[in-house]
Amino acid sequence: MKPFTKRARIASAVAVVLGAIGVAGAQGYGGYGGMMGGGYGNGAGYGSGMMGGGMMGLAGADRPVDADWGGGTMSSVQVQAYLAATPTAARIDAKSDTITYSGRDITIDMVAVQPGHDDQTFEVGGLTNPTLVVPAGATVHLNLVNMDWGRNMEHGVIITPAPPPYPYMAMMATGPGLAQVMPLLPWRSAKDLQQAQYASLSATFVAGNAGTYWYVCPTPKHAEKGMYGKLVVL
Ligand SMILES: [Cu+2]
Repeated sequence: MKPFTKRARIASAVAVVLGAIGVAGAQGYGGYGGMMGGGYGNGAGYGSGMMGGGMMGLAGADRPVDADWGGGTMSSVQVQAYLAATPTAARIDAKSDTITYSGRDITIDMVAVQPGHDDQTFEVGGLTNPTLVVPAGATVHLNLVNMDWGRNMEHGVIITPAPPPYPYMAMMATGPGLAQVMPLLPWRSAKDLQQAQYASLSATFVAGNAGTYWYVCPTPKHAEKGMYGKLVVL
């Protein structure tokens, strides 16, 4: 499947250009506020400042995906195609649970809680919470589809240099200087996998500085339960 087809299904939320990952989070937040203020509500929540705004956004967002949530949606058929696509310009090492990307323009197709995998995990290329390795300076297009279902099963992505373990409120550990590249995506619209609509979103950031980072779900309890993985910028 050609990526273009897939991309067209995923709403492009915002271009977050981070000079250095983990430092310029405020830029990303501002972007969401502008793009999504009238939509799902997380944009406004996150936009108003680090902790207070973020938590308000989390607490107030308690509904499944609907047409006007502010991002894209995918059908079951579209999600299956998304899952079946092989990561491009990437070397997958299942043994070490690592995916190494090459090039200056990288696309990471990520899933939040893919059925058949452990609860509260991220999946990429069929691996669970894999270590993602990207070259320094690369532009990274991160796609996320939330396949989870149920109350509080909203998932997003923070990129942070703060290592695990994470507390109930992961953002307490990631603290200031975090970069939120993905707002919370609502859970799928129906328990039935075939009938459900799935929230999807795309964000772009620049892996500016070499180092070890972590991609972490900011929803309370999720990172504490293991919803995170390592991001290595080489
Ligand atoms: Cu989560």
